[in-house]
Amino acid sequence: MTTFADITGRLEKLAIEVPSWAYGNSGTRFKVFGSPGTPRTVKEKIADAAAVHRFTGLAPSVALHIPWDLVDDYAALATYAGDHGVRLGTVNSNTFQDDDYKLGSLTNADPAVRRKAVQHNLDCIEVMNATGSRDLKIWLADGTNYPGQADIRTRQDWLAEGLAEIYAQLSDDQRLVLEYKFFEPAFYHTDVPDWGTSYVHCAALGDRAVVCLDTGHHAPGTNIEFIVAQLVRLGKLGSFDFNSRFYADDDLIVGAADPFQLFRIMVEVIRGGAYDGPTPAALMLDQCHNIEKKIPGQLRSVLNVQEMVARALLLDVDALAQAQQAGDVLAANQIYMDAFYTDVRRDLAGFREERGLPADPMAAYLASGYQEQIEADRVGGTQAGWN
Ligand code: PSV
Ligand code: MN
Ligand code: MN
Repeated sequence: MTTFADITGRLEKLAIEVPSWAYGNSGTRFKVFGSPGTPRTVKEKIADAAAVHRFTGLAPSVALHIPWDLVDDYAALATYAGDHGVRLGTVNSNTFQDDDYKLGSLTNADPAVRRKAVQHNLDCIEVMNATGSRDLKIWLADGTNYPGQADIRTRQDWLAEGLAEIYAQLSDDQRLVLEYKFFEPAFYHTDVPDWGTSYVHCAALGDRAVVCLDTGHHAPGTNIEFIVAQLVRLGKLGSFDFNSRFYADDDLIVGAADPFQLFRIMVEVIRGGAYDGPTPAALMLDQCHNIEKKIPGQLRSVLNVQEMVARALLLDVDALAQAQQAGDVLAANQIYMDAFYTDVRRDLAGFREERGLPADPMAAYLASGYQEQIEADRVGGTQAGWN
């Protein structure tokens, strides 16, 4: 049997990247609600992300989104982040907000628009070079709304060409991470709709092209842990965008809709060596907090991930393998469920205290005065952009 004491060394390795856009105001197409204390600058977003790390020890890096996080000097921004105890992580390119991209970006029939989209990604690589970031994450809103609207096959060729040009500009220690999404904003077809399409492009590009799995980007009922197992097996699971969804791409707090799914996903990540093996998958959040306060929303999110990672690490893999080998269906399932049902909350509180962190980071944050301070100091926050 595996006990909590057995897993603390592995639990210490947990690092979750938070998105800069989680700290800005966001909403739906119906309404973006403003919230007091919302960051007005990129630096303020980073300061808030640093607060999440300070209270949890779980979030040492912040992802940027370009051009939402436009600054003149990215090296200086990296220094600022370092001074606040975090570093700049994944750079997310954005080719979905200009009018030019109405009919697609890397897959647009107009070569000038495709060039512009490639160039934007090359500019993002320049940002990465200045920040020391490893990953360029590409999510495309490209797709069509009507059968016959575009040549869906040729668009794959244009996509491959554009990605190859971007990939060629990466340094040896940088990666291209290609995210898929089964629909939205396009409703008939999407150019990178599923893990298979992302995998096909990444495989053609080379070793440093890997798939990003956003947990919100699947049809209801999809067995996401199977996709995880397959991508890890193929050495192509580059990163996660964690969030929860009930219907569409809601970007709700990870672990809120289905903690058991998060547990199952983490079991496969750990099983495949993508948690603390030689090539771990990057664990990122991709969330917005439309109605709840941003920093507590992020605190809850990273703590939810920590809780499910702990439970997944507790899985008695030897006993499970024996039961599986013996074909003992119910014993195998019970071993699996025992890990999931283990209440680790007290152990985690002790684990934090032993490391100089608050036992209850949510309560400690609320008592800290940080929220009141930013609400008093900041007036007129920026909009994060939708996601
Ligand atoms: C849109 O669905 C999206 O949420 C993608 O998941 C990206 O990762 C994110 O926006 C930021 O571009
Ligand atoms: Mn995402
Ligand atoms: Mn999304």
